[in-house]
Amino acid sequence: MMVILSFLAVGLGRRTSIDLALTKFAVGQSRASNLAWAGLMYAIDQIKKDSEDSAAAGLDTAYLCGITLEEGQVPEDIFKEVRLGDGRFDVSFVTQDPLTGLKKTHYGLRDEEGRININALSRQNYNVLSSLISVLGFEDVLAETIAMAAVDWRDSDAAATNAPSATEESEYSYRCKNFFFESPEELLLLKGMTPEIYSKVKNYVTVFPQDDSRLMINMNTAPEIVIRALARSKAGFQTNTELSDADSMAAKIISYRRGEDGQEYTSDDRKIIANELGLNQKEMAIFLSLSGSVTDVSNYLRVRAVGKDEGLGIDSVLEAVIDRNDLSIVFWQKE
Ligand SMILES: [Ca+2]
Repeated sequence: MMVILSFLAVGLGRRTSIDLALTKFAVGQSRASNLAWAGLMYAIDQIKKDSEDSAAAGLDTAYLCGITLEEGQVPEDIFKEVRLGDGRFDVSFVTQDPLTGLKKTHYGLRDEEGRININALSRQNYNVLSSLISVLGFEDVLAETIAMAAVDWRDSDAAATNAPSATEESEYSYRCKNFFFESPEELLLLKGMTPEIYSKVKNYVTVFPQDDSRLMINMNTAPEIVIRALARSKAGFQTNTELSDADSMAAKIISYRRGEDGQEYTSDDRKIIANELGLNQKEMAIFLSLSGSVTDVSNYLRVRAVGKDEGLGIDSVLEAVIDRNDLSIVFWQKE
């Protein structure tokens, strides 16, 4: 009897210690998660402050997106290691150098206007998306198929007159939605799209704003790949230019934006001034042809908040998109 009881006791003891560890972990997770939410609310407050300054709209750059700094402040002062109770949070994002693969953490926000809105694609401008897919290293024909399918997916047109053999009924794995993309993941349902292509495309596309407005890219904040895609969509006989003119125009814009130190996300970053870019005639022809598709107002701001429970070393990452006009959360997701 004693032997059986002691076995039971040992067994129960082990169960209890496992339960206790699990409970501790769950508490840590929930603390990290709450800290990430606190980080999001904190970022929304920064956006509110920024928007109260009427000049704020139009001042966004990659370095200062959706926020205003006090004299002598840097984004790290606002967003790095903010302490709250016995935890902390960051508002940050990670970039990767396409050439070296080197990753770098930056503190601050980004904007959706630096991405290509797949809800603003039409039969006239679908080649912005196909150019993006081509720039990312995939075949032109495939890129075109996907981009046309993206237009078909959203427009209410039943007949896909413009798409080569891509009819809405027979060739898609899924029936066309004929309504706005609510998530970029819907791209995975398109003809020609693969998980590999999607994994590269997803960081350069957005579904905001979700309305019939035109495609508008903020060239002060967009990454080079997005500017190249936009510029390449205008290269050709209409502007009497080549793809290489589009690529060199994008490179000059990025180089100008970086300022004297040659680095993005530093305090000397500049907003684009057309006649200071040093564009040649062909590059200028493309630049001017983009005037209907560019904006310098960023209304949708992307927040990535990282909550950290220090005791157990648990991180929780929350990504959200905030509409600057009413500060509503139009999208959020746990990483
Ligand atoms: Ca700089």
